[in-house]
Amino acid sequence: MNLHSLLLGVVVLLPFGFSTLNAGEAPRYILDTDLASDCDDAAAVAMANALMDRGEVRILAMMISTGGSYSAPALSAINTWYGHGAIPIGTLKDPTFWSGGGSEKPSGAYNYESYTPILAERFPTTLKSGADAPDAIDLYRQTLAEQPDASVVINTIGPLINLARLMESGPDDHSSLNGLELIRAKVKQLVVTGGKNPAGSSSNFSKSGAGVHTRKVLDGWPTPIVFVGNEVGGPILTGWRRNPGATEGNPAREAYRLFHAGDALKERASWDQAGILYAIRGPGMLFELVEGGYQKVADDGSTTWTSGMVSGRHHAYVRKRVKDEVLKDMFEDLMTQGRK
Ligand SMILES: [Ca+2]
Repeated sequence: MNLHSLLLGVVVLLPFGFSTLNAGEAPRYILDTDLASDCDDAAAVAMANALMDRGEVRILAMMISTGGSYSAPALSAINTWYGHGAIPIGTLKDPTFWSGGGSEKPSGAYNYESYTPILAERFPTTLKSGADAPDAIDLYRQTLAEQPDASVVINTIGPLINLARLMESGPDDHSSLNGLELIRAKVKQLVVTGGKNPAGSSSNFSKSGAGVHTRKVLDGWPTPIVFVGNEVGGPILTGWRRNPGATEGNPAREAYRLFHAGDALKERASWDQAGILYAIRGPGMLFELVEGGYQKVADDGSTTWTSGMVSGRHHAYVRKRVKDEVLKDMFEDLMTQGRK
């Protein structure tokens, strides 16, 4: 339970159903990550595991939204280090989307394998390859079908390709509902990390073929969406200086070292940590929601916050209420909390 909910003790429903608090019950949560193209995903996954250890979240599943075969086992390596190797992992089954690169060339915007092959090879995992993981769409449908109605928070910290495909999915053995019906029935809220507010773009929304998926989801997703734009976590540089004893051997910390060509303590922007914190804890005293408009999406995936309402679109975006130093402390404390 976060500070805000302690103060209020109730679920706060903002206009259009932006459910921000969970009144004593940890949110049922699915994380959708492009773990591979940057190292902030690794820290974000570490934070989600730490919040699970604190009893603040029920992680139902995690999904990979990139095409490389190393991302699923790298994700498993982090979860396994925390003792959470049983978290189901699904992956995008499109080897052409956001894949390629190599660990010999550590960082770079178009390197999708800068650290994942080494995490997959050197750490204990429950998966050896993305080929061993189910299709993310199948795992989404199975997981959602098993949950109570209007109970699930989905949080993307990468491109929206899995969600676009989920929207297009048809009935199957898991549910007689099609994708849109299943989402409408089971998802309470989608928290999207990406874009820039009030106008602009980001890798998640626009890079390398992502725009078509951004447009489909932002124009057609049937539940409230909260946007955590790049302006929230981008200016906050975080790293692994704190609690060195607790982070030794953490594959997420190793991801930073590999991404930064051997410098384990080099800091990186915290786009994805911001998304995780909002999705799991809600606004608390840290954030507020800007409402009364919607994201107008261009073909390239860039967005413009536009006043007024469009039927079927329930959008809001996050604005910070505290100094970046406060968020840096919270991100790093959770990233470096260590395992139970
Ligand atoms: Ca990411």
